[in-house]
Amino acid sequence: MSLSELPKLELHLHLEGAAPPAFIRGLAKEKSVDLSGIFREDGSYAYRDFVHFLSVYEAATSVLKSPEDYARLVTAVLEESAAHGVVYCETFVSPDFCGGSDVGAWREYLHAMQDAADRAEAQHGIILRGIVTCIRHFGPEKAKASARCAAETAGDWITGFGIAGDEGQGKPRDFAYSFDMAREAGLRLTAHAGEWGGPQSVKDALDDLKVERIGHGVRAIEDLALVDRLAEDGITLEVCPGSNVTLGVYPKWDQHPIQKLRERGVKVTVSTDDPPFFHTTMTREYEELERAFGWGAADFHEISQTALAAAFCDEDTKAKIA
Ligand code: ES4
Ligand code: ZN
Repeated sequence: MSLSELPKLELHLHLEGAAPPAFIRGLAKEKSVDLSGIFREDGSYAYRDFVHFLSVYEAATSVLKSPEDYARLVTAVLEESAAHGVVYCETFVSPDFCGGSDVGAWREYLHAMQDAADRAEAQHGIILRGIVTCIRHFGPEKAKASARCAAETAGDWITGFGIAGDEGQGKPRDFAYSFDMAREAGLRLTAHAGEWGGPQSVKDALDDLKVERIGHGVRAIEDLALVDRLAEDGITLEVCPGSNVTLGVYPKWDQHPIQKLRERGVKVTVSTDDPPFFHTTMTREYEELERAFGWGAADFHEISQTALAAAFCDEDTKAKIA
């Protein structure tokens, strides 16, 4: 079986960040919005560094206006994921981009996304779940509004709560109230940390937000006592190696710590983060892992089992996943 056909689970995918550039260009044209500044001549997204990436991301997202636009986005993203063998996917969705934190509007976006996900499941067999995410650089007040939306809609499809955005701004504890609200609503928790911040950012996410998964978390490797804590506590890392290499967190695939973390007993999974922005796909992640670390069928199987165990869905859903 080729690497593209191998069944895969993806736990860390930003929905708008997965939008194919041609899809965003098409919407911009329909709505007469000039987005030429965010594209290179070859049609890919243009950005200089992570903080600039976040602003290009927000500009691209600005053409996604209605619930119907989001339904079309889900359809486009799941078609692409299914073509790379993804059978189960968790995507970050944000009320900040979908109705501006108004619960009634949020529900409409959510229903449109769920309908599109149901259609994709019927057509391609791919299962999608949503993790409501607050955006760190939008601040704690917006995060509370997002947590309220998440708590109101917690259920079969919205199964988690998380935080993304600029790790350079604020501290995890500023968001503890929102995470407490989400936990009390029965949502599972994850937080971006240890991508731009060092080991302390991972400790803060664990101590202050009490998450069971960490988005990235790779810079924990700089503190072996923390690596041992992650292993002992069974914390799962949503590792996105291609994203890290493209953004310069590590200069080359061979220097990425995913294998070292795994060898020291940390539960690692593999995801793409924002695939067209980082010129990657799940197939490419697997190809590079094969090339850089000699991973083969047994390694990919183990990664999938780790992702299945850490997935934010119920046991009946897990039983359906190949
Ligand atoms: C992110 Cl706010 C946001 N969007 C997309 N990708 C991200 N990575 C970290 N924060
Ligand atoms: Zn991310």
